[in-house]
Amino acid sequence: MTSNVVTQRLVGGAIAALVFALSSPAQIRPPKPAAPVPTKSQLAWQKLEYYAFIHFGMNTFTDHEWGEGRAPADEFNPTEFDARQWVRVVRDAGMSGIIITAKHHDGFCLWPSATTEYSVKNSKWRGGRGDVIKELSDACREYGLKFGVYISPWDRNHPLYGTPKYNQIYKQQWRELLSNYGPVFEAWLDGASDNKTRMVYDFNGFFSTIRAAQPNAVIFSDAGPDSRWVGNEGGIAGETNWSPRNNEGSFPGFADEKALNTGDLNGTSWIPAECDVSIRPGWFYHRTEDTKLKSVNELMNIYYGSVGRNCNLLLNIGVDRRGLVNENDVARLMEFKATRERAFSKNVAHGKITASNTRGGSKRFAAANLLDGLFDTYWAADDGVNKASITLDLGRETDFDSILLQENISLGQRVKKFSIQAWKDSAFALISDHTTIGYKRIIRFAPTRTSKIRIIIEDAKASPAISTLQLFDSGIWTQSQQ
Ligand code: FUL
Repeated sequence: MTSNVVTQRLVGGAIAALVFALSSPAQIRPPKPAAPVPTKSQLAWQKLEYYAFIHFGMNTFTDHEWGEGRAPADEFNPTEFDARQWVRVVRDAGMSGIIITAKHHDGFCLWPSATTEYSVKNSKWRGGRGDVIKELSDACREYGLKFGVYISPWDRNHPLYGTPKYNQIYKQQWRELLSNYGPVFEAWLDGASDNKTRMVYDFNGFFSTIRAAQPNAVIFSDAGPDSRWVGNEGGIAGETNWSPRNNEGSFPGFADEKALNTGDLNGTSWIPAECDVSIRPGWFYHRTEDTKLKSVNELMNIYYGSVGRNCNLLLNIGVDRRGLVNENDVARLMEFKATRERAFSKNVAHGKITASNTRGGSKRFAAANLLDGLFDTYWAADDGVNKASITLDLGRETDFDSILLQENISLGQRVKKFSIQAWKDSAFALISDHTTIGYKRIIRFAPTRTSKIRIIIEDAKASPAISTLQLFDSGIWTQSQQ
């Protein structure tokens, strides 16, 4: 072969490679993340969506919400304690895990802590040899549920509370819980106090203690660092809800409730919100509240207001004095689950889907990805294209009353403003307009019959990257109007 032929072949090969590179979908780069973005643990946590809070402790036996830490330890005495029953109920209710009040404000520990005498070890229960945390964490593992713990910083029993030494006690309590009971998915720090005792908390020390013991646990408090309080105990996030948050100067117990409810458009830290709310008026079990459980309708409104607004839902159950999830709560949880299943059982989003712009014209980022039921595949627009529309031609008149959208948040939360339109009398007409999407957004509207639906992304922080579009005929709109 002459050197000329070799050169020609090399050039030819290079051109072919270039043409291939330009036309091959694999070569079109994904959008750059728009900071901040979730950590691996935060992303896994977000996918848990709905899990249980369990309030159980001395208050269960004294009928209090905020015990003062004076009730004798032996008043804690559940007669039929069965952590596996709790876990079965939670699992059957469609929840993904449990966070237990290992220590509430009264200071009573549900595990035999070395830091205090005020615990199960001095109770009558199991002759002082019981350990609620052990039985519950074992049961969660057995049934494949996530296990999390709440320890109140405020401690109305511990003699050192109010002194700097208490910070060491509190850290030790976290070390005990995070070292002896297997993986913990969430560490929950409460912000309440009576403002009477001046206690200077070492919050940064608490967070680093938790991080060192369980690096994958998501740390929750009013101020993060990994997940934030939503600013109310009603379970409802803002219609606008950013996971990014400007967190400087915030710490547990000093909450800007309005800002927590909506997050910050230009927030520099990824701190998604969690909605904590109780199925009953109180957090702990009170027999007088057996008839006061939230209705399924109220729970559905909470679901749409939390999971449907880019939040995780932490629904509380107060385990009763027997040490069981009460029959009233079991029944309501199952009704709630059945209603959710009905609402989301039939996704009618099928047909021909197109976008006004597709990243690099590539199949890898095509609008069809919105319909494939997978979070990791997504439709994306070209860089700099922050306004775009997606049109779904359903092929025939179709009934629905709600839409579910998901952004691919591993690239950051991007959409600032969007609207939903339906084809009506040979033109698109507005159904409703909104602001953020985030990990999951579910919007209800009046029952609609149409053959085409269009989502217009009107503004975004960076070119949109959207994973999911589903449509449901839930029947919930009508129900919530009754
Ligand atoms: C609050 C506490 O004071 C309540 O008793 C309850 O534990 C709730 C989840 O957090 O701050």
